[in-house]
Amino acid sequence: MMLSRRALSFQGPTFSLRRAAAVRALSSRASAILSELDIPTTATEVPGVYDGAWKGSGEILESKCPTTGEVLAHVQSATPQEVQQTLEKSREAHKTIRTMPAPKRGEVLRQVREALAAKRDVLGALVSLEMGKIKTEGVGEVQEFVDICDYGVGLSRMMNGRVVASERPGHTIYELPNPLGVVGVLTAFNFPVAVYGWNFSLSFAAGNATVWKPSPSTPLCGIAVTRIIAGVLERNGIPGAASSLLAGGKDVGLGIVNSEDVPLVSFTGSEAVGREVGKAVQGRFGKTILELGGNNASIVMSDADLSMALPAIYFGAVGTAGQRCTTTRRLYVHRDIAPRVLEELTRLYGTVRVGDPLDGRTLLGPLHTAQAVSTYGAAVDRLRSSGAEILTGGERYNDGALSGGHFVKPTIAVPKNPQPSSASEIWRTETFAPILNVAVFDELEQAIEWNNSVPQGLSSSLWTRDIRNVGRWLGPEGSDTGIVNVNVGTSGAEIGAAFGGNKSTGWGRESGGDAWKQYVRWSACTVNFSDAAPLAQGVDFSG
Ligand code: UN1
Repeated sequence: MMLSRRALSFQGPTFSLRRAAAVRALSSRASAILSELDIPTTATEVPGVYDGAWKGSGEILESKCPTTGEVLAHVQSATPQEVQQTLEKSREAHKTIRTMPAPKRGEVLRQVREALAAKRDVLGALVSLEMGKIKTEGVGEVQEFVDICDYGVGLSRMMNGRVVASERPGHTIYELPNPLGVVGVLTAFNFPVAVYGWNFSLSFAAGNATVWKPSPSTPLCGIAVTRIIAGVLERNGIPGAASSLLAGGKDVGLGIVNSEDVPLVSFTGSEAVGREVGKAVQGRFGKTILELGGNNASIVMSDADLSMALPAIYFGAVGTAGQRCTTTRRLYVHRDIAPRVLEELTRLYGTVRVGDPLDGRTLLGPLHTAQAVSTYGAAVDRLRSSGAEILTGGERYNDGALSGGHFVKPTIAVPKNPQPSSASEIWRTETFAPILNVAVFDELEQAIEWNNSVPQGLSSSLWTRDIRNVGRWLGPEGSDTGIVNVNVGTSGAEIGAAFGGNKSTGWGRESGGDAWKQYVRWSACTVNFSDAAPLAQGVDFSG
């Protein structure tokens, strides 16, 4: 299994035991962003643990800018004792918020929304600086958090249970949601802000305390967001541990995953790590929300409007430098239009502006780590050695200005064998980089079969103007992914619908839809208002 960004989120290869030099000398580019977000720029080490107070006496994490290689900060992670203390504080915080009326919690979320929106631009810049995605996408990610706060505010007035008709006279059955307690959220580097937002807003509206372990390579995003939320909690007299932060690597993750005090663990990461998280949490009868691998296909029919399809495929495959779990990794094109699609797509790839993600003109930033560049290289080597045709890309950018960062060329490849089952590694593996594999098909059924023949099941998209194709695509013989689009690319989902995938993607659902129902414990409550106590099903136990 290749090391993707998802594994990084848990295992933390960026760990460094080295102590920082006495004073941090930051570029003005970095220090302007950090100081606007109240992250200390002169201290040698930045505390990465928050449970109402800032601390961290564990190993030191290094936050590194993927564009320049500059070390942005040394962050103090949590020791095992600090993990346990934080979980204890979170349990206490839960006791305060569980009895608040839900709409009052909604009011706090509204204030979090306002505080985040006020910092949208600079927080988006921090995402670009630390993760490497381009500014418009960094800001878009903060917008996603703002949107889900709005959603949580509304939800706080409609997390409704049900009244069920009882078969017994004078009886009523209520299905009631109550808070769970402490919710653990383990996020990945590629969405270092929004994915915590999806979880926190629902979890808080439902009355839980939330404990966040961000990716060890994006701790500053975790610190900046937590500072903003902490300010709002403090103004409202709510304990800070209602939204705790535990910067750290694998041990910190395991501390949360194995804790009996965390009834729900929401994990975004690799299939390999997700399998272990799933087993560990299931082993103690906890609940999980898993968001694992994506290996998403776009299918282009011969009647598709290519003026819409091509830019969407270009964004889906090249946007975020191929580091979304919803990135388009497979393209199935109908034979009649294949030459034109490939020619125009290759031309579009040739126009991509690569560079500093903080520069408003840039469309392609770096990969997040050097390890990701090796993963990209290995995937390209495998394509070449198996006889694939590389239409464009296939190598890193080595020119002067880009040499300090992890820049790779977006790649379009036509593998020799279009069948996902026979050329299994190429088609069935998620490579977290901008590589698009293409195959040509004749019938929609064949393309749907290919779409469904990989282990992952996150997102897919069909381009057509024929309503009959849409019916097949959305129906029982259609796409088996959790997100199934028509004339919309595979990435860029809105927050209103449930987000998540089937099969090895983990079956988890976050954000909108019915996702909130996982953040509560449900009780079926039968209440007898009568003067008799009859048994259900007419059972007579009077002897
Ligand atoms: C992810 O890549 O982990 O649909 C999340 C999208 C975004 C979220 C992606 N709204 O592409």
